[in-house]
Amino acid sequence: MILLLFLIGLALGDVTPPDDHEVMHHQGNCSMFWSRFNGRFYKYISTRMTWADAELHCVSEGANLVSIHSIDEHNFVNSLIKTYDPARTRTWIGLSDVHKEGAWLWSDGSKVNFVFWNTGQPDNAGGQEHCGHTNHGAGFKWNDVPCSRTKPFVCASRTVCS
Ligand SMILES: [Ca+2]
Ligand SMILES: [Ca+2]
Repeated sequence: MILLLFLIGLALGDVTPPDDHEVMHHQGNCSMFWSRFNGRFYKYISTRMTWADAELHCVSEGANLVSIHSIDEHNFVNSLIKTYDPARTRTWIGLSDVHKEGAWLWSDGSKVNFVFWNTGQPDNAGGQEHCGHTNHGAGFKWNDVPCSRTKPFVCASRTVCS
């Protein structure tokens, strides 16, 4: 009898697969926190962290610090930050030359095919600046600073909501 009920349960489960419902629910929640742009998902995190802790936080959410590949994407990221932070505080992006001075790499492994440094940057001031942030200067462009500074940040992922 117990086995029969179990089999009926399995049969009912086939009629209304619980997984589909779960996926829909997940996507609904996801879009509340992640903004979509050109097939990727972006999330602003206001908690100030070092660059490495920011990257680790993004990884814990299935993402990386944001990589930026066009002026349109830069403008999207800056406007996302402005939405949550009207003061437009300096905010980490996923760019660093911590492994080799002057060899800038995105933490998500994508190719550096666009940069938007502020005039005179990156300057590696004091020989200590190996991590990149946006919202620098009047043009809200990019600058390099010590990675141990704490800043809010933006995560991005191609897959987190798909
Ligand atoms: Ca550097
Ligand atoms: Ca600098």
